[in-house]
Amino acid sequence: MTLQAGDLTVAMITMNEEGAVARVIDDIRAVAPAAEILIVDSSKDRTPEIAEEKGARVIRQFPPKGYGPAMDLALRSAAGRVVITMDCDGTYPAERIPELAKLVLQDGYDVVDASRLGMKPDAMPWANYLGNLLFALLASVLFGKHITDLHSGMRAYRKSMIDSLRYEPRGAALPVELLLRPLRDGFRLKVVFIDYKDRIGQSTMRPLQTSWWTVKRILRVRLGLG
Ligand SMILES: Nc1nc2c(ncn2[C@@H]2O[C@H](COP(=O)(O)OP(=O)(O)OP(=O)(O)O)[C@@H](O)[C@H]2O)c(=O)[nH]1
Ligand SMILES: [Mg+2]
Repeated sequence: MTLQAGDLTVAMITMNEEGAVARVIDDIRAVAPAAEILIVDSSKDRTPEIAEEKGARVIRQFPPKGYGPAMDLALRSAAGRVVITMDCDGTYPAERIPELAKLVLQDGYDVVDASRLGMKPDAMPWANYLGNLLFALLASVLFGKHITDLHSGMRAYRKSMIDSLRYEPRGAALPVELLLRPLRDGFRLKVVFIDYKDRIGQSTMRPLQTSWWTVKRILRVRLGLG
């Protein structure tokens, strides 16, 4: 299957990723030349200039509002029939993009979760790995489906599904809700396993806040609150 214009948006949010952004965009272009590359940027460094030079569509969100509001704006602004999200830090395999897009466009899935947790990735610290396992176990029990990675930044979403989904963009761990709501509401979920590489640049993830919001989001969705 060849991806045509309008089929796919690769959406990323960026805060000070000038060391990674050029390479990530090149990697995406190499496998999906017709895709819209959309970046919601909250950087102080040259990330947005570099992204524009590389032909990405850049929406500025400054001062930064956090991961959730940036991702929400990116998802809402995407033009493609499928939206694939990735971190813009070199951790996720761009070469898997066509396969993820095809699972939605051809095979009828609404969400594809690119799970990092087939085995422990070398690039993930033990504390994060064990936390991820525990939360995935809790969600698997509560939602009756084997889930391995609630926090993956690499997903494919059917755009029409995202447009119909209500979620809380504020607070940490938004990817948890973007996975569990479709699952609860009967949309079709596919899990594929991916390799996860070392990050270029500094992480901004705050483990305690992320853990607290993860539990809150799991329970909120399960109990039908909000
Ligand atoms: N636009 C925007 N992007 C952000 C913001 N916070 C984080 N990001 C970007 O979101 C992506 C994921 O960031 P985080 O969830 O903080 O995770 P991380 O720093 O990559 O940490 P790990 O992946 O867990 O190592 C990265 O590409 C960041 O640059 C923000 O407030 N605004
Ligand atoms: Mg990352």
